[in-house]
Amino acid sequence: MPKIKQIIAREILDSRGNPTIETKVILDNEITAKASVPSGASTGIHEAWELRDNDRKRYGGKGVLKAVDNVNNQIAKKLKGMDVTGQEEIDKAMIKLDGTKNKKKLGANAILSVSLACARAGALVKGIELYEYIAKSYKFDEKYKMPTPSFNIFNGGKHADTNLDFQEFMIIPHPVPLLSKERVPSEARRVRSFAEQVRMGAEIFHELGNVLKKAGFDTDVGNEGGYAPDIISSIQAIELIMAAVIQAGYKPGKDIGLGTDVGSSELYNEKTKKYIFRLDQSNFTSNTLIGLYYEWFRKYPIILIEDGLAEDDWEGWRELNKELGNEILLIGDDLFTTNTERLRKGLKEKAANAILIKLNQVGTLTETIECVKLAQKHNYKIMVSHRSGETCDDFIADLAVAIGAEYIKAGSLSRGERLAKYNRLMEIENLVK
Ligand code: 2PG
Ligand code: MG
Repeated sequence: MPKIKQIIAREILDSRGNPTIETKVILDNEITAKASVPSGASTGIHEAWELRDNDRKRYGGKGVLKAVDNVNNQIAKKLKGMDVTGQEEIDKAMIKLDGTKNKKKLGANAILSVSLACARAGALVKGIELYEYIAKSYKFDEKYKMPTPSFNIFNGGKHADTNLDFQEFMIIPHPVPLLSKERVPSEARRVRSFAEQVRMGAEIFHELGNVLKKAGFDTDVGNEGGYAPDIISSIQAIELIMAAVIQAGYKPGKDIGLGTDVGSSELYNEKTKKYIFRLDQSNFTSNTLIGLYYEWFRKYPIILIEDGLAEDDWEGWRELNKELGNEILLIGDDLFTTNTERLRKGLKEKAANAILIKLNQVGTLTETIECVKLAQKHNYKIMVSHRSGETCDDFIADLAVAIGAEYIKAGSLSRGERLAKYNRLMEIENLVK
């Protein structure tokens, strides 16, 4: 098997114009492969360490030259001569070399860029697609199915310069998951192709632009390509989306479900134990916030809520899951941070029924897969996710198909770094047909 000959990293810019890392792996048979890593804005405190230079003279301290250097020297030296198709060994070697619990020494960004570039090189060596390579390497079922996309068409929170506290409002075609029969008529259960779902999303996205323009709102987009106008209340975002869905010729609840990533860790006041929604001029306890979600669930075709409660509000999560866990997806993002230890706690606490999977929250492909497998073993639904700061790297598209994820969220239907993922998924759909 071809061996790793050289590893070269460099500093590039992500979709927000901030530095990130791109790594190229060169094999002794001259095969090369590259990968770059994304970066979050609403990062959970339990995430693996993103190493930045903190040199105020460069990129406001956000440079990643140390991470680059760690790849080019320490990691490259360690991995040189290793079989590139031994992904688990490669990841384990880097974990060991780092030696810290959260990859603080070498940087999860440095380690992940190598991990993903090696996986790509491995697929090239075997002459198969990346999703096949991941599925084979980690023994997933090779009956590939496409994930359902969740399009973030309304950006708020830390992802946009708007007054909306909710971080994301998403539209989800083909709303099938946990919903009771009354909420999803049987005709909605017909399987739509991924490409069809992308088309629906794009049509609604454009229609939302028309709805906003007509109502005198701004139509510039936020970090993830969704609209980001200042509005009057959180509910107004839902109403505007509903209007766009209908105007695009679709039936809310039948053709399209709604979802939100509340990003509530950012809204939580640790001292007062209150969630503060400035736009709505409201403070909530966990319980009253759960009450609000329940009210919305009765009123609107909401099928998923991500990070409805803060990352360490375990009691709140347990209540929320009791209240709504049989009806909709309750997705833990900051809560779990793609971390098996956190997920184990969540399982014990019966805190949620779904998990967001982000490679850079944990820092290697192998640990990501371990978390996915644990979640799947306990019948959690999986949503693979991008970050708010992205590159055009489309690794997560292949990952979602390889692991049989039910969902993927990669942003809205605008901005190249978001569409790179959806476009790759449409390509994969043709390959797996
Ligand atoms: C999230 C992500 C992606 P960020 O919270 O789910 O939408 O945002 O990358 O800023 O953490
Ligand atoms: Mg989130």
